[in-house]
This record gives sequence, structure tokens and C-alpha cells, in this order.
Amino acid sequence: MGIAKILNFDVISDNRGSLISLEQHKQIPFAVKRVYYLFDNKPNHPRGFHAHRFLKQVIVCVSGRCKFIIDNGFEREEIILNSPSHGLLIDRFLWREMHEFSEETVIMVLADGNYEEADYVRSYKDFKKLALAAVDNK
Ligand code: T46
Repeated sequence: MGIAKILNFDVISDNRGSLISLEQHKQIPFAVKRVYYLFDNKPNHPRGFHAHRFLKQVIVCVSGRCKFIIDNGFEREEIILNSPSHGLLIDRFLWREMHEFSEETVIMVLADGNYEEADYVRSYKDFKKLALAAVDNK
């Protein structure tokens, strides 16, 4: 398995359109404590560039498209999110970047914790050091 995990959500469709339901401990593999969304995104303004010490999240590109880079300190993967029926599960301690937003992109994020700036590692150099230290301590 790669660094990033894609969750596939069931789509309930009828002649009126489509619906996706996300419940904690079912489609989302943790208790959801916070939901936030990113919109009005600009194609040439990437976001992210940090890791979380403890936070786990599921990212859903509800409309439009975005390229994610996920990095564990040793290897990186690129994932294109462009479907509301896919969720990108980002476990704790993974570096993430978001690039190449389309104009209509809306990204919804379900998180297992409240917003805590102290949980962010915003320097790639520090992230790399911590990733190496974690391997040395195993
Ligand atoms: C992540 C990616 C996918 C809050 O006040 N509350 C919140 O819940 C969040 C998420 C952010 N903020 C504040 C903190 C900053 O002053 O909003 C501002 C923008 O946040 P940030 O620069 O961290 O945004 P992104 O898009 O780079 O990252 C966000 C999340 O912060 C992060 O956890 O994984 O989306």
C-alpha cells in the first residue's frame, strides 16, 4: 500500500441527482470533531505545506479538481482528487501540499481534532528531522 489511502464512498443516485452520506466510524474511520472547507481557491496559489503531529483527516474534493502531494519524509506521492465519491485519508505525521486547483474547486475536510496551531509542523526541514528521529527510535 502507498502512503496515501483513498476511500471510496457509495453514491445514492436517482432521477433528481446524487447524494453521498459520511458517518463517523463508518465511511470515515474515526470520530469527526471538526469539518472545514476550502473554496475560492486560486489555481496558482498552492496551500498546505505542513504536517500534523497527531491530527488525522479525510479530504473530499466536492467539486472541481486539485493535486495533492503526500510525503512521509522518505517518499512522496501525487494524488489527483476530482470526485466527491473519493476521500483521501491523511494519517498523522504526513506532509501535504495542495496544487493546481481548478476555479470551481471546493475541498471539504473532516478532522478528528479541533484546530490547534501547536499540532502543525510548518517547516519541511523540521518535518524531515522528526521523520528520521521516529525511524531511529523504532
Ligand atoms: C490541512 C489542509 C488540507 C483556523 O482558524 N481554523 C481551522 O480549522 C483551520 C483549518 C485553519 N484556521 C486558520 C489558520 C490560518 O490562519 O485559517 C488560516 C489558514 O489555514 P492554513 O494556512 O493552515 O490552511 P491550508 O489550506 O494551508 O491547510 C488547511 C488546514 O489548516 C490543514 O490542517 O491539512 O488544509
